[in-house]
Amino acid sequence: MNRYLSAKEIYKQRGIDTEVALEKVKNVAVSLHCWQGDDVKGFDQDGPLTGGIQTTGNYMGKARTPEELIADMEKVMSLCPGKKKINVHACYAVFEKDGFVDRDKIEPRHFKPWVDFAKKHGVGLDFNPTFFSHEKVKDGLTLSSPDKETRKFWIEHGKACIRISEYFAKETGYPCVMNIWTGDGYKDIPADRLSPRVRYKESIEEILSEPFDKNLVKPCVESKVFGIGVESYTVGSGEFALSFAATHEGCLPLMDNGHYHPTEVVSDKIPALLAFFDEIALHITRPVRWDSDHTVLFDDETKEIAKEIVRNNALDRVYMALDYFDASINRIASWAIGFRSFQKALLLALLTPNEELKTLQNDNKLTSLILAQEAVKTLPFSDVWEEYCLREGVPTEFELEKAILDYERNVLSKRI
Ligand code: RNT
Ligand code: ZN
Repeated sequence: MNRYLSAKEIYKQRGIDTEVALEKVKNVAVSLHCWQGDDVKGFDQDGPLTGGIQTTGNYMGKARTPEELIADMEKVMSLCPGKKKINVHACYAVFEKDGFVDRDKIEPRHFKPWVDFAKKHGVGLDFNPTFFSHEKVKDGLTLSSPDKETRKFWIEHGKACIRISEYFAKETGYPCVMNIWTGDGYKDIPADRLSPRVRYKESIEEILSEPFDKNLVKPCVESKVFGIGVESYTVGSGEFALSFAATHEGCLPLMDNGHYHPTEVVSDKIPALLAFFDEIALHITRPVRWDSDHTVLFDDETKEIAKEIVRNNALDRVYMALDYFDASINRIASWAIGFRSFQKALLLALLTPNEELKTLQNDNKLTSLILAQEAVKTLPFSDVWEEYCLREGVPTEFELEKAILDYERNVLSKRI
């Protein structure tokens, strides 16, 4: 018997309709980050990556131009099932010859290639102002800098990004999530923890004073516990970002699961925030001991994050985006493994008898609950996943390596 049909029968006995799960999972948009393809370098500057983040590794074949980066993303999209969005950082502006402008002056037209790319695939775009890797980051600070000129430059950048985000939404027909993250902070014990946060708050307020349609642009504030070189204090801490979003209409909190203390989990924070916010946003990554941005895997916390979104019927309330950068392995592989892992997590969550499990909890049948939760783990998920890949016309698990190595041989290895 066909393995999918057999799995379908087994799930049916558990009260789960695999067809419903397959129909749902393919329509959940997950944002694919452009910055995995070139180690967060961008096209607007030639300096090092700053802001307390770091790519490690020097695998061959990184994208050097907009054409190469878009070609690589296209390859990744062809390897992954499901609906995509494309996540662009402001440093990926594309300038015509001699057409360079600084970040406070960028305009929608500098992102037209990204719009063309999105339209070609019928997908939406998300956007991020880039508050790092730039000479105007003064003493490690941007929006919270004590220097007025510095703050002004970065506020203008943020406003320009709102205009670009609105342009993205209008062009693609999908709302654009615009995420504000800065690496502002101090390596060692600060003498004043409040003033930088007050300046940060006022700067973000100024950015958001730029007029925009709240249905089209979804501004977010992303928190962080610490970064490399900013170990003692980050201005945009968890409490800061959450309080800002809670007190500013139309602003969403964004949680990156690499940005908390190692025993804290974002899966538990999702339902806490859903109790208060209509919409929230996520950066999905894999911290290993710290915010190391390892390739996302089909691991326990990734599964748990997807479960919290699915079982709380929040697929349309949570904006999901990948955010990691691994330069130590084939970058296309890293990208595809991460996207596919989150697709697996979503499908698995949709194939879980969530209502039945909730009832066991409510009835305090906790022995039955733990037994059922363990039993669910050995249902024939892989057969449904393979079916999903086949229906979406993408490689199945054991076909993936060949597709990646072919691209490495034919395209990446020629980039020398
Ligand atoms: C950094 C944040 C931030 C960046 C991207 C490139 O720790 O997670 O989201 O990774 O903006
Ligand atoms: Zn992030």
